[in-house]
Amino acid sequence: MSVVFYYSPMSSASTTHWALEELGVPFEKVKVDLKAGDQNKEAFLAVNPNGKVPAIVHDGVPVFESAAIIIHLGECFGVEKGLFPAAGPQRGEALKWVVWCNATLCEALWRYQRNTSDRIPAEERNTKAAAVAKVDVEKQLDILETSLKGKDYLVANAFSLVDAHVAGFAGYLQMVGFDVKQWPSVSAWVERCRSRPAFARAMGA
Ligand SMILES: N[C@@H](CCC(=O)N[C@@H](CS)C(=O)NCC(=O)O)C(=O)O
Repeated sequence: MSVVFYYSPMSSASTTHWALEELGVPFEKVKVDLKAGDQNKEAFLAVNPNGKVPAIVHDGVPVFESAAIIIHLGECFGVEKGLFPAAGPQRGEALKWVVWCNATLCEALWRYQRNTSDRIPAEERNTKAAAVAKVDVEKQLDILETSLKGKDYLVANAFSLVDAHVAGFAGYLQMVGFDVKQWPSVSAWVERCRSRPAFARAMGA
């Protein structure tokens, strides 16, 4: 079995890295230097034609999109380790949160960033669109807050790769200017998840 992991530090690849560390499966790391433009070179485009990290190659088969990767790793290696639910209603719950994270929470988050970040040319940014995106992100955090109230983890109240994935992105919100402390259950859960040794190993990359 071989897993090659393409990453860049402090990026969407961090949740994949965290999951790989939780699973304890052997993997080879390949750093993609985004500043140097490695993501647009032929070698990496053959792995992910979108030119984005994360990506993995599992036994010769490329898989890109962080949500797909987490689900794939969970199905292949997580079930037997108690880190991903077996097929059944709780698997549905796991998929719900992973897809919600990327398709809904991150969609609003990227929209917010596109309209606020200094790295985007000023003429491509729109103040009103940023305000709308901010409200959309906050609405999703309200949903997460309600779902986590009185619970330690998202699925079956046991830590799973789903928590690593969603907490990875929720923690990132702080970096782009959202005060996650305003959502106390979310904030406590992010800290709980980040206190795991696998998170520290992934961040030390
Ligand atoms: N939808 C993708 C988004 C991945 C993504 O946006 N990756 C960024 C790093 S956070 C990237 O590789 N950017 C390089 C570029 O756009 O040139 C996923 O979830 O995997």
